[in-house]
Amino acid sequence: MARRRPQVMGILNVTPDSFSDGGRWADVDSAVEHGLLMAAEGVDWVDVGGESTRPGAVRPPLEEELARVVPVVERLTEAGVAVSVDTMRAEVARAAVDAGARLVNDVSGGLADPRILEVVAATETSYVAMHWRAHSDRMQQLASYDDQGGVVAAVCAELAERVAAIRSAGVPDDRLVLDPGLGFAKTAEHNWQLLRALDELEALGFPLLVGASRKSFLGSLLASPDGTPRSTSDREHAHSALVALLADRGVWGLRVHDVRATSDALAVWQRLRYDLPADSLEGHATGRTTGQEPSR
Ligand code: PMM
Repeated sequence: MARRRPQVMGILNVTPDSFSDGGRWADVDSAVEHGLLMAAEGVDWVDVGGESTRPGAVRPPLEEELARVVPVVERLTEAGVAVSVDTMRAEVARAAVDAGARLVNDVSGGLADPRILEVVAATETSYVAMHWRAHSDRMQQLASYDDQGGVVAAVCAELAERVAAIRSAGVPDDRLVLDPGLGFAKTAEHNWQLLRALDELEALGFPLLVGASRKSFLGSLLASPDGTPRSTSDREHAHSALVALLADRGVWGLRVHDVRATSDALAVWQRLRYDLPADSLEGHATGRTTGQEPSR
């Protein structure tokens, strides 16, 4: 087995309303500063997003999303940071790639705006296609998986349909990463079932990205005896355990809020698994973002 660590994708939500960091990096200067801090902490990609996808969120107008995302992508790219753009819109993907982004992270896998696939194909960027059923105002109504095989079979089948659409738009297989979409039209139980079934998702033939950081299934796991979920700011220890387990499982990437905590968990995993210090594995960030493509 190749000795490599997962790519760490640091979350930079330039939004007023994301579930755990909404409003914290809502202006260009503070967003850039936070992106640079994550780069210094060893992140491989900074994932810049201008639309909150929290359950119930209302979509920003296109112009608003462009104004949030593009200047931040531009300034981080100029500073040498590897940037991905978290968007469902073709226009935003195109503008972000023109500003220097090298990966398009589309939580809808091309369902929200199929023209995004043409942008990805034409610009030869890498592409993360996440499992998704509907926009945030409606997605939790669609969290039912009653057919045989339950959530795992349905997510695999629906992702396979996306792969077919992505291929026919001309995106080569070695640019594609799949993501089970934890929390998107999924209950906590669905998320755990998917995390237990990564083999089946991997059988689709693509590297996997997992975004579990601070999500509500960790809050409900750690709920107090009266049922109050653990707050978003206090889910990091549980997430670090998951980071080490997912690294051991060989996922391609982890989308995270706390880069330092993630790097620490990966250092423990590397030392134990390979008897190697933190800085010696392929993929290790050396204070500069590595931004490794899925094909590598
Ligand atoms: N989750 C969120 C946003 N973008 N992208 C991918 N590929 N996978 C995810 O799980 C994912 C995502 C929502 O979380 P946030 O509000 O913390 O960004």
